[in-house]
Amino acid sequence: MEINTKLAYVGIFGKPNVGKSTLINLLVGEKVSITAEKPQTTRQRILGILTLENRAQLIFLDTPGWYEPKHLLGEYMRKVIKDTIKDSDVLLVLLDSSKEIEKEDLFLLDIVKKEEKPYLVVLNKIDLVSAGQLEEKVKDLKELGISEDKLVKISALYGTNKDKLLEKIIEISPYGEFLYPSDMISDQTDKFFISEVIREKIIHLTYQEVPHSTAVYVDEIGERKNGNLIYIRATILVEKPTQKSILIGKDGSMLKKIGTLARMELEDYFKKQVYLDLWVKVKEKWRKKPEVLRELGYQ
Ligand SMILES: Nc1nc2c(ncn2[C@@H]2O[C@H](COP(=O)(O)OP(=O)(O)OP(=O)(O)O)[C@@H](O)[C@H]2O)c(=O)[nH]1
Ligand SMILES: [Mg+2]
Repeated sequence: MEINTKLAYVGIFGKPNVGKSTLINLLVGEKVSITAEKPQTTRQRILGILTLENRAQLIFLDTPGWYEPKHLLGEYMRKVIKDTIKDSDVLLVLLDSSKEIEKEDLFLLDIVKKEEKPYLVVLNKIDLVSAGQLEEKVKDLKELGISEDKLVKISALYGTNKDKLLEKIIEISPYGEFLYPSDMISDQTDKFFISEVIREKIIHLTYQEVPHSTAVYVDEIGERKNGNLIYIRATILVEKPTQKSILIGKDGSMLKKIGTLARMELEDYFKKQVYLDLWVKVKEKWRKKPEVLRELGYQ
C-alpha cells in the first residue's frame, strides 16, 4: 500500500538564546521546553510532537545551544546536539535576526550542510528588526550559499509565519507512517517536566553563574488528601555555599518566590493542588562529576 503521510524527526539547532525552545513550543502548541532570556537554558534533547491527521507527524527535537564546552556538562550538551543531528530527518538551523552572524552560526551551518539532509535556515526574532535589516541578513546568507528557498523568516514569540514554516518542513519531509499516537505531544516524564519548570523559575530569578550552576532533582511525587493534592519534594543542587544563600534569600524569600511560581505552573499542568517542598544542597563542581551528571540524567 502506498503511504501518503509524512513523518520526520525535525532537529532544531542554533546558538544559545536564539529561540529554539520558544519555537518548539509554538510548533507543538504546548509548553514542552522551558525558555529564558538567559543563554544555555536547555540542557537535554526535548521531544515535542505535532500530528496533522492524515497528513504529517513531525517529531521536533529541541537541543541545547551550540557553545564552547567548559565542563563535562557542556560536553554532554554538545554530544546531545551531534547525536540529534544524526537522528534527524530534517534539520532546522535557527538564527537570531537581531544579531550578527557569528562563527558558531557558521560552524553549525557547515555541519548541517555536510549532512546532506533536507534543511531550512530559520531567521527568528524578525519582530526586533526593520525590513531593511532583515534584507541585509538575507543577502549575507545568500553570500554564504543559503538560497532564499531554504530561508524562512519568523517570530517564534509572536507566531509570525508559523504556518509558512510548517508547510516548508512538511514539503521536505520524507513519507512514512505515524510512529506516535496522535494525541501524544511529548515523551517526557512528569518528574523531568517538574524539575525543568523549577529550573526555569530559578533561571528567571537569578543572575550570573547561579542559573548555570543549578540543577534540580525531584525526590518524590506523591498523592495526599485522597488524591486531591500532589506532594512534590525536590532538591536544588548548586556548586557553592554562596549560591545556596542566594537561592534561599533573606529569610527564605527567594526560595519562596521560586516555589510559588513553579507551584502555580505545576497546578496548571496537573489541574490539581500542588504542595512543593524545595530544598537546596551544595554539591561542589557537580558539573564536572560524571556520577552526579548521571544521577541527574545528563548522560
Ligand atoms: N523578541 C523576540 N524574542 C524571542 C523570540 N523567540 C524567542 N525569543 C526570546 O528569546 C529568549 C530565548 O528564547 P529560548 O527559546 O529560551 O532560546 P533557546 O534557543 O532555546 O536558548 P538555549 O536553550 O539557551 O539554547 C527568550 O527570552 C524568548 O522569549 C522572537 O521571535 N522574538
Ligand atoms: Mg532552549
